[in-house]
Amino acid sequence: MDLRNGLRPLGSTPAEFEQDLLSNLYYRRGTTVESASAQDAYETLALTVRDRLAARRARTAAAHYETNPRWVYYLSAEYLLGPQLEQNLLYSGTTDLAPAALKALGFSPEEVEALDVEPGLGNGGLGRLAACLLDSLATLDIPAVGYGIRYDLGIFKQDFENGEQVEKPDDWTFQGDPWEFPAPDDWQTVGFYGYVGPEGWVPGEIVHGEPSHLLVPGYGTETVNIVRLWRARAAQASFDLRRFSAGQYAEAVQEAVKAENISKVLYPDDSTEMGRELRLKQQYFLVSCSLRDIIRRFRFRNSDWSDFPVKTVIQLNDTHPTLAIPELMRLLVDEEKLDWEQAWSLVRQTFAYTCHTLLPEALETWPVDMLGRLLPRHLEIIYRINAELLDEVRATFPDDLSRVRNLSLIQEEPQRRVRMANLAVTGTFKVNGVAELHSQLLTSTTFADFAALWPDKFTNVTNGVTPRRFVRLANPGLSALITEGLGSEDWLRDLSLLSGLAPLADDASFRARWRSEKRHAKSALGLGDPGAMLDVMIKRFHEYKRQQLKILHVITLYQRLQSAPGRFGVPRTVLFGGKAAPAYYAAKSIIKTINAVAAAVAADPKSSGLLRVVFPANYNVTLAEKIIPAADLSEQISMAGKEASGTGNMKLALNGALTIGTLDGANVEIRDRVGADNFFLFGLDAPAALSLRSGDYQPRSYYEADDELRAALDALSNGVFGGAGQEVAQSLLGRDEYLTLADYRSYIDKQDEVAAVWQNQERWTRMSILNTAGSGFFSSDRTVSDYLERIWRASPVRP
Ligand code: TH1
Repeated sequence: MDLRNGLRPLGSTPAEFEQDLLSNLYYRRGTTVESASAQDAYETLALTVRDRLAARRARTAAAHYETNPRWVYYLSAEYLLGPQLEQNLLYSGTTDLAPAALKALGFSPEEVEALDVEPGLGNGGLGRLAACLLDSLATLDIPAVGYGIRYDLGIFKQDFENGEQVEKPDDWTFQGDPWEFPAPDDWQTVGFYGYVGPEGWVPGEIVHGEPSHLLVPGYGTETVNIVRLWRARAAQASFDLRRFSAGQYAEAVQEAVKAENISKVLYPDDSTEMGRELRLKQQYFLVSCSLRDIIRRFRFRNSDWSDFPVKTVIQLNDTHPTLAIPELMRLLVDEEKLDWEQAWSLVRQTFAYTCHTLLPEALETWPVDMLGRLLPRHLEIIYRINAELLDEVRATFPDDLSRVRNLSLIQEEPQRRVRMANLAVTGTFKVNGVAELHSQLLTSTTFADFAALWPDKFTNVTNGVTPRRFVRLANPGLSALITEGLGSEDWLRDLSLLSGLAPLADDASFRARWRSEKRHAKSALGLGDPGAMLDVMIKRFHEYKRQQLKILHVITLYQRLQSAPGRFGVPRTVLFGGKAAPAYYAAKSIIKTINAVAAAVAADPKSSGLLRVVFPANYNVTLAEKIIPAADLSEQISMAGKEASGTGNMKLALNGALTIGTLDGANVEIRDRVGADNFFLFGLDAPAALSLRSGDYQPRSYYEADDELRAALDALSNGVFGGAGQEVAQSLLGRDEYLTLADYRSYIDKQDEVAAVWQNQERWTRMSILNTAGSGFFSSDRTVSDYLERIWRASPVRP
């Protein structure tokens, strides 16, 4: 079906593309080639490319309407979408047309493409996973919508001053956003505060949610889905007209400004809780707007509430959108007048919950007082859900007070708080962890009592990453070689085909070309000698991830250069990338220490050609796409039992980096698939770490027993790398919460083995190819297939 209503189709020849570009420059941007700036050219190119996806979007929407399918709705407070231009060029088949047309019109394609700003609407892995899942949902033709918040300010921009992280606001739409479709007519109303009277909840504050959407095209298919982002706008009523006419203009708009603060800024905390009321408001704002939108869409083709869970599954990305559970209860009971039992049954058939962590400090709880003030009716609903839950617990486990205490939605001590994870488990039909080990630990520790109550509720869906962005776009050279090796491009839609590369690991000429692609990617990064091993640790800064262990290794290498050059090993460039939460003091000390070590290493002529430490500021998706193809060694060295999954580990292995890692998160599955011989394993496993941690752990005993460890820590303690280094040493010699010293020797010895293998480049390359060949499982297409089979049960609809 052609839905263009007689409109001419957009052309696919260079001349036609150039004409469209010119026409958009003239009519939509309002300028001419003669006077256009690079920004004009960029915005115009974006519109021209976006237009090419519009017909596919129209056909997708029509097919969805026609079919009245089951929908997957993904609710997430974060989306880390990455730059849009390169992706939309690839997905619209204009990768070659666009630069040619720009050149023909006298613009520099490089200059124009550099103006594409990535929407940094997420912190790290959780937000990037959401973006990968949307990509795969579209690629698999699943009717799906992602819902999120359109923060005015994304994740802060990181800069270094005297080696210290400083944060700058990320005003990502300063120049506008050409990829966005505003839909102000689809606004929703959200209430806050107020009281519950005989007539129900009477909110004391009203805010509007205004949506816009971005296109989410599938790769190699017609489907174009959307991600819908809400922005807070003052309701008309919040302009104080009396003051306005009294000339108190600023006072009159104050309320409006307050309302719009809700979507002002992304909270920059990854895997730690930030218990601020504005954050809770953001969460309810997302949930309330999205549920009303979902219901509106349900009503296009359905009228019977009992069909709601048949046509709808709503995935909660961690606990951040968990208020959707009491909110849907409120809508069904208070507004739709369903009885409680029927509403509760519908709710529990509709929602599913993904848990992304094991860290106790990342499990969200909200003070009962705060929640009750902001959302009085929701607190009542939560209390009733809790009463019924605890009845069930007492019926299943009579006289078991400790279970009642653990399972309750309300924590009593030291302060009454609502446990969002318990609410999420109670109000959903499936709960999944994000890697095998993580899901096992969830049911044996965090959610053990829930797993005893509802064993069938728990499942695993191992994370994945999109090979389109993280192989094809990030690494075009290697992608072309893979396509040649496999004889087709089909691997981009079926990543398990990568296993076909394994035999080529034994082919010396293929190995030479593989190595040469790695070197090209390294040269493109511009870090000097592409013959040096590029050793990368790119991820958020968190003590459990143990950047401090990596820096101890660097210090040891540096000290060997001084006193035992024979033990040094091979030339290395060590690259760090990542941000620390602005209020996370210990993580910021580690950043400062790395920069001080980097400076000391750079200043010492003995390091020349052997050791280099680089730490580019502001690690983000754009930078990741440059670093990952160049990496030789991937550092995945968290304390076992702490990293839920990791996804950078997958991106690096897919691009032929070898992993040095602990048995944590998805590392376990990566090692299983690429083969133990092709993975550098070290350190305590999760049970050993747990037992050491819960016993009488003495970090000092490791310090005393190991000369190299002592020398490295002494250098830190003595201030060789500044005051921040002293703080890092103090924390390691004090509590060493994450067992860094316990794993040091095993890590160093394994790094020496890494260096020995590097000296045999043929062997290294063989292992590198086998890493790529073994990593096909880690496609987010496979992840989505698992979600479909185990949780979502939705079917493709092809436009
Ligand atoms: C991360 C996990 O730390 C990581 O292991 C996992 O691969 C990723 O999620 C995707 O599943 C998390 N990010 C956050 C962010 C917040 C709260 C909890 C987590 S867990 C804000």
